[in-house]
Amino acid sequence: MEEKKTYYITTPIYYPSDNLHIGHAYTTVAGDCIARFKRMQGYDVFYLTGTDEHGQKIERVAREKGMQPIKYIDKIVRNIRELWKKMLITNDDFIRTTEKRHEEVVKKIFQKVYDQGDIYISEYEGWYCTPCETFFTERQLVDGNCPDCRRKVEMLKEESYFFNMSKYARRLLEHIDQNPQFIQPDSRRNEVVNFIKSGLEDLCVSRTTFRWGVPVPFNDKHVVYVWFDALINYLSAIGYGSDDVKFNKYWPADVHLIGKDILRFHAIIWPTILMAIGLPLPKQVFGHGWLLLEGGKMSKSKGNVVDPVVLIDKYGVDAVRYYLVKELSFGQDGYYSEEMLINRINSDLANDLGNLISRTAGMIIRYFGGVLPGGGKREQIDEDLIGTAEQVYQEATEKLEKLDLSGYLTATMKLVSRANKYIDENEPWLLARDENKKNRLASVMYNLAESIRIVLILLTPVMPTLAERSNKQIKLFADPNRLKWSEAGQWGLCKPGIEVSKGEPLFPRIDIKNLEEEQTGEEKKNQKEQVSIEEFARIDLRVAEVTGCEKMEGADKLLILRLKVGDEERTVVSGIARHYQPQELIGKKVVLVANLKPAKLKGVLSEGMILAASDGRGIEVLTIQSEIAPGSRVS
Ligand code: ME8
Repeated sequence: MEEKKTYYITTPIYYPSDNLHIGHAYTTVAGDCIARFKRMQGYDVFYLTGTDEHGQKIERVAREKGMQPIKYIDKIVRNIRELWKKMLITNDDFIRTTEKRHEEVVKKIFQKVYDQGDIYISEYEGWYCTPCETFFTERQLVDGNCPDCRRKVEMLKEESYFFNMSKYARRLLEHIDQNPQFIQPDSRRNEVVNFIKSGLEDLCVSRTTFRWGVPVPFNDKHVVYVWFDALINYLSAIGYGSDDVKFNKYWPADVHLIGKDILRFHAIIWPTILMAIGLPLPKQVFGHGWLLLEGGKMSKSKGNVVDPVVLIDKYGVDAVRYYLVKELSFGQDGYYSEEMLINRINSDLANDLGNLISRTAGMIIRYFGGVLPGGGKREQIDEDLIGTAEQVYQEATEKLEKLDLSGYLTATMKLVSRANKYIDENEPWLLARDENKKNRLASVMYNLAESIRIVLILLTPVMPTLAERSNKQIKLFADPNRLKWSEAGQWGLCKPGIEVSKGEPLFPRIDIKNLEEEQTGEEKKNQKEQVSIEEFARIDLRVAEVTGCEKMEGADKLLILRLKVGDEERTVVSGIARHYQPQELIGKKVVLVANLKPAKLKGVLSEGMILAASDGRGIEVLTIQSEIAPGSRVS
């Protein structure tokens, strides 16, 4: 049996210093899209992601929280794994640099490079940027600050090991010159070449001023520099030194997908380490642009990070993935705003794609009793549609091969527009009035279903649940989870007789007004008008004991609570089901707004409201810890 072609793709391993934002999610979704595409093409894909857990930055953050680094990281890593699950990321492994399988490889490689004389001990004196975990020389600083993030740098003077990187500079330049695919997009290559030409210095690869790292195997006063440690994940995860079969199967990597911020580490430091240990270089390092906010970069300190979990809960995973992939044009930066996200969903997904599917389904139900008819004689207009489908397939494939993801979506959406236009040109509603045109009407329906089948296959890498959801309306696929890419390149695979039924809209239109209201509501919340003490006293706040609690059926946000307030029993419906399990609340004493007008929520009468604090991400119900009796007043 012929062996399957392999494809090894990686994301950067993220710092678990905090929860990830949609910028990080971009890289992982883009990588997932490529991995899924390659699997659909029949490749044996290995898609790797993970976390970069050592270094001073992580140690400091954990210390600030008063926690052991590993305790702190474990929690964040759990959230990261959850996030990838939620975003339907199909990574084949998740490597953590604190795992033994990784640390052993780092030690082995450090020792090997040392033994062959490419690592030597000396003294380091220079500037260090902790957030970037990078050393700089005096001349590299910009106004005395880090040239990358512009934050303050620290002067370090310590005994250190150095990696003889300069020795490999010429070979690296030759490699870049002879392999134009090595650094992509093209525009990024010059930046790297100029940097190398301006003179590579040897790299400081150990530190002695903190302990949170892999100890240097022959001198445990030192820990290995976090980038030297981190880059090696691409080898350790596929069994370097422990599983030769697996390692030889996947190495060299086909692509390291990264953000442009870490290009130099991947296009200079990493290849020179690989040269030193005698391994072939990855075939490609692809540096994509940044996802920016109107005010610039997303950062925790600016307080402007966007949490992907919130967006997925609001708009669905397919739509968020589509938006991210579409937004960053090939190698360029892109902008994020919730308004742009909504506009994109409404125009591309609700209007164009969703409508195409629901209109077609509606007509097959109306004109053919919900059974897809067969196609008939082709007219010029049909040839035209088929021609577009073929072209779109070619173009989408080429763009994906080049990792031009937004280009791939633009190409694919051309077929959606063409098919919508095909409906208008053929005016099926007029054909339906004339019994003699029944065959033509049948052809039109068949051609539409075929176009949809092709579009759905092409969109599966980016919107993995789409084919399955759309199958509920037009059952185009026997198994929507096993689609083959090449089937989008063939016209006529769809079998007449397929069942069609009315379904939920795939992408409901989002009312932008809701967002505006939410935002002005948010502003109002921050600057509420003042109230007098008398006005405040009109609100009757009481301690209430939770005596029972259950999830409301058919409403994933709501819990039904039974409360004891003095001698009285109350039922309250509360929108906290995503944050609390019912049993967590039973027995707790909470604060009830007792004189709130009762209101029916999903058919259940809610007699009041319980107080909870929220920062937009988490929610905490206010509780009373002491013996104060249920029914007592809160003021
Ligand atoms: O650099 N837009 O980890 P990191 C697009 N641990 N992509 C963004 C982004 C944005 N606004 N913000 C982050 C590290 N990214 C190292 C990597 S690899 C051996 C070690 C993406 O948590 C982008 O791909 O700072 C960037 O390179 C990556 O997240 C860095 O994540």
